[in-house]
Amino acid sequence: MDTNKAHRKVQPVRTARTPLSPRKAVPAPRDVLDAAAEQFKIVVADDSPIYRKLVENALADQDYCVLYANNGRDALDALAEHQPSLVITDWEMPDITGIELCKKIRQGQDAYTYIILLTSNTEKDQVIQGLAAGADDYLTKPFHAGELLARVGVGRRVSELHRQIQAKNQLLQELALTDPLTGLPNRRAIEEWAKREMSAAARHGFAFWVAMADLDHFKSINDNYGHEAGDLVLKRFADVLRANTRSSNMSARIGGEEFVLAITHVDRPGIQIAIERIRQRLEAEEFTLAGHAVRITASFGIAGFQGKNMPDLDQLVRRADEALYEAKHKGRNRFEFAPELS
Ligand code: GH3
Ligand code: MG
Ligand code: MG
Ligand code: MG
Repeated sequence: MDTNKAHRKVQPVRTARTPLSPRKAVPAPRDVLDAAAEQFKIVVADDSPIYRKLVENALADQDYCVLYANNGRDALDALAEHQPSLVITDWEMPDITGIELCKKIRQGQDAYTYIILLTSNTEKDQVIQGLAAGADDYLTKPFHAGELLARVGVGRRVSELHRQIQAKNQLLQELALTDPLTGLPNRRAIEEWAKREMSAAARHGFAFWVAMADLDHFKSINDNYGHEAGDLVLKRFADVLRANTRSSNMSARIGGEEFVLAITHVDRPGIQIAIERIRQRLEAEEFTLAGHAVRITASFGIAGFQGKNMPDLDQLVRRADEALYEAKHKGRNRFEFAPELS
């Protein structure tokens, strides 16, 4: 065996509940690590083979996926690759100290990594220095196996709470940007996105378009077939928009039966084709509402800009709205462009 290589690499070690040998000194295959994705991942960084072994023994028989690093650099590599929930690190290592490792972990991380410093440094001011550098807990060598296990258990509780909070925050953020009826981005989402995209359009010189869409005679759908039928129509129109929105564009429901499409990187004939396709798709949809076959159409108003003179988003939307009014006035089920700005 190439021992040299095995020593340089981080060594994933499976724990006793798995059919794999926990002693294997070669990296586990990719799929093994994937299978362990739901497991609690721990990176142990220590240049002493004896202490690595002692930690391994302490964590044996637990349902943890433990990866061993012989130095600080390998620990950083393992962190980047595996995003462990917990790190147990030695203080003195030949390349990066445990303190430096703590500081690096605390710089710009997404998920919280719980850090236990495991060191022969017993002085109180060193304990303070370790905690100040970002460690969550501090344990001195020689350690008690049961105590290490208990402290890892504390780390697991804290780390799981962090992950739950993070997942909930992400969900809240998504909900705040999503229209609950259709699942499309809402007004706030498209405003945020469009403002960023407009700046990029002005900087790089690509075209930026806003199309306002409004369902035709929608009030009569509600009046004739009920509000639920109206909601179903809104959802189906949202499906049409979604199916015709590329990754560089965005469609949003900004209120009642009004939708905004923000479309980039196409010229005037291009936007015309894109909007005409959506208009035709909706017109071709067959709705059965309260047992009646019903056709629904929409009208569109389009405004855009290209070049360094970036308008306000509000201004662009207002112009698109005026063009929409024009489309309604000219008989509906059609699109109109706002007059070009001179
Ligand atoms: P026009 O062709 O001129 O746009 O006529 P319209 O009837 O579509 O226009 P109007 O603005 O008078 O009506 C919009 C209707 O949209 C009124 C309201 O009842 C309905 N609406 C707004 N939000 C919702 C919703 O969330 N669900 C349902 N079912 N209807 C909604
Ligand atoms: Mg050491
Ligand atoms: Mg309307
Ligand atoms: Mg309408």
